[in-house]
Amino acid sequence: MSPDQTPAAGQPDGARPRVFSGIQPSGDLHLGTYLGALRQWVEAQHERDNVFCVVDLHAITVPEDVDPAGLRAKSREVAALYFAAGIDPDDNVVFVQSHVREHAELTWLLNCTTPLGWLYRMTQFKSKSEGRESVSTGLLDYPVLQASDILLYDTDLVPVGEDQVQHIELTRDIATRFNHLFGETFRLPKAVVPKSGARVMGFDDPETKMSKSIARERDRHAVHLLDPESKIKKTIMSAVTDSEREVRFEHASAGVKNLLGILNATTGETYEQLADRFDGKGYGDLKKAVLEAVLETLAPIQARYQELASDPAELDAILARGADRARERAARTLERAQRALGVGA
Ligand code: ATP
Ligand code: LTN
Repeated sequence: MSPDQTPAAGQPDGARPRVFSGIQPSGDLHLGTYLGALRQWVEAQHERDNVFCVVDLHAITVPEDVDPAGLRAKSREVAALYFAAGIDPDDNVVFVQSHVREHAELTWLLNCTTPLGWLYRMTQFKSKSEGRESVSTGLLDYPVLQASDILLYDTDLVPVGEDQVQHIELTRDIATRFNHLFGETFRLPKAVVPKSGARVMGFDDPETKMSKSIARERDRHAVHLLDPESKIKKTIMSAVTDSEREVRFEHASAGVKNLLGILNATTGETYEQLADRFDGKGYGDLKKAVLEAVLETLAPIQARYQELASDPAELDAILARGADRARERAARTLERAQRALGVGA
């Protein structure tokens, strides 16, 4: 069934598509988070009706890694980075997930209609549980909470990096099954992945997706949005390439492809233009160009972040307003789901 056949799809013609997306406050945001997610939120913000969330409940699924005092500060930092990257707080709903109880409440309802086998198949669960002696129920249930996030806002589009597409497809399956069992309740969302920067790889290991959790252990893995210039320089100039001397475009190694992909995503230059620019040049030149493009991308974000960080009361006020607006919309959808199941006051 297509999204606009559900009864929840009551959007008048010409209304802006509804968007939901989120980032976990589980570490420092990096270039991958920016190019894969944040930047596409900013670029399309005025054409869409957006809800952007700091998904702190998703950041507690590995209890060994939770630092309670630090988590609250991290949630604020991530929200400030949304605004520093260019999200307009007047035109978008921005809030912290745990401030709107409806997310946890809908998760329970969806837990009861989601087959366990669907969750065991998720590649993120497989990779995050690998090698651990024991994992929390929350780690397995993580995608059901994510489905609740999305479905609560009658979302049409979910702008994410490539690694999240499987979770958005699962969200559609969860919604379809609920609608089938208890009547049309949820609108079906679609993932939107950017044309460039959808999968930025680690600088120290270009076979692996740049990730917050890996970056916690490996200093040269990622460029973080708030890193100082000297650290960014060290990371990019020591990026893994291959043993050739000149930039190879035919059969380029994973490391070179990653650097070219970052240049393409940050400067907008096509691969043909890049081939001309680096014809006969060495990897040092390629890395310098990446460094320059990344510094140029991050400088305005870092400057705006410093301004926002100097007024935490204002940031808290914006997030409280965001939570109020989100709650109003989420409560309506939750009630619809409760009614369908025969629960709720
Ligand atoms: P963790 O490493 O802790 O699992 P993560 O970095 O994979 O975290 P989030 O920070 O919550 O996960 O991801 C936020 C958004 O950024 C998602 O839309 C995700 O797809 C996108 N994203 C994360 N890493 C990358 C990457 N390396 N390349 C492109 N997009 C990414
Ligand atoms: N699982 C996502 C974060 C996330 C999310 C969402 C993304 C939680 N809820 C809803 C889009 C929509 C991740 O990137 N690790």
